[in-house]
Amino acid sequence: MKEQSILNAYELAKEQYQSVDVQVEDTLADLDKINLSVHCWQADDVSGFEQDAGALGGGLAVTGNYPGKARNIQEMRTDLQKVYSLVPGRQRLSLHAIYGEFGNKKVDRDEISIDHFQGWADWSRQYGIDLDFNATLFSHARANEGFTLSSKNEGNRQFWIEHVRRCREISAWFGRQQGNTCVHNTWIPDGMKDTTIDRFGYRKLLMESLDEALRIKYPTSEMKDAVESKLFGIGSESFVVGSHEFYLGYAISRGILLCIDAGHFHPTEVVGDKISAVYQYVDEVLLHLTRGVRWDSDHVITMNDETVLIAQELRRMDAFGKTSIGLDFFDASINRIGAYVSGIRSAQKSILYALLEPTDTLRKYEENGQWFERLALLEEMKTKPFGAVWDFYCLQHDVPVAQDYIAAVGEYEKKELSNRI
Ligand code: RNT
Ligand code: ZN
Repeated sequence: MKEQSILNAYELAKEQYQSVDVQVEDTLADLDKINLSVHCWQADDVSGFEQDAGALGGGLAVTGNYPGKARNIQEMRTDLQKVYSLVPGRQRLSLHAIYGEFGNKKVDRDEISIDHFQGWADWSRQYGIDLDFNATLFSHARANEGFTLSSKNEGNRQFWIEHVRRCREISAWFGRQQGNTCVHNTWIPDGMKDTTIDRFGYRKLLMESLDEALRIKYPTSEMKDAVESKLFGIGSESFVVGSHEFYLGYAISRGILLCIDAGHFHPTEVVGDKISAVYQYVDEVLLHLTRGVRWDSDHVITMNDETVLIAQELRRMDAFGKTSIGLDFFDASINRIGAYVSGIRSAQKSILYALLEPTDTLRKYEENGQWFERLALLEEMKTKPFGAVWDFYCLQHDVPVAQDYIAAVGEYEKKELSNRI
């Protein structure tokens, strides 16, 4: 697209938004301050770099075998840098514990330490990409029976407690190095395929294990804990220990973050509606933006009603400042870099769309009982020249405008990904 056309369209768009009292320039400055925590695991189908890495476990599934998957840390870093260069703004990186630099040694999960993440800390400093972290409690022999922190096998339970302890230590270290908080998220696959008798017992064990793993307190300027619930997984259809109620109670009572994954609820539940409910009780939330499709909770994000509503709710509650926005999707059936870029840009578009809302006017209509006016203005906003603002934002940030990133991904595939066979 010609630069002049983008600029012309933007000037006209500004006027249109101005007519409903929305200041586009302020909005774009606000968008700059929202940093997404990009998950590292779309680059390699959640494989990780452990020496004896086995099959993906924990009921997670990545389908497809598109060529070009990152096979080592160097390739992953090259891919991630490409991804960051194709999206506007400054984003973070969310690492999983299995992505350490373990060399040729077998380093078990209860042995990992900051040494294995020095390379990531250096990379993070070099490129100005701040880090978040995740314990990995799946894809491991000690998780094969379906239980980790809630295991009735005391050896396994202690093993996983030690793992989470170490991951929190690494997180705090990242936070100190980068000078801002590293969010550490814990998700466990624990559950059962069929009718479970001792639901109470498993949940009590999970509570006790978390308390042990979280015993050491770190300054919030270094790290914060989040816990992530799920409705079901493959192999845990009947019972999931870490359910929404469990973690909601845990996060409130322990003063930690609740992680809400957009794909972890019944399909008719609206995640955008939950945020204002949980914010009555928890101080901070971590989101996992994703797109649920039937049984899968991890399709590439699109600018759909669900993602837009989540963004609108954050805007309406003025909660962007206290909400960490992580992404969590994995698709191996398409170009993985393309999946990243398209998903990240759709999350950003949803946020921009929400920021361009004349919220004060809508709220006034609502309070005055002018519900027709509320409905009509919401509908009108859908056909305002939102795309012209987005295109300008990309131009301003020197990244491909509109569909131009499709060709950029294609070039990278030819130049880099196609050599990986
Ligand atoms: C699994 C959870 C979890 C994982 C990542 C890999 O259902 O969503 O967040 O996707 O930790
Ligand atoms: Zn998730």
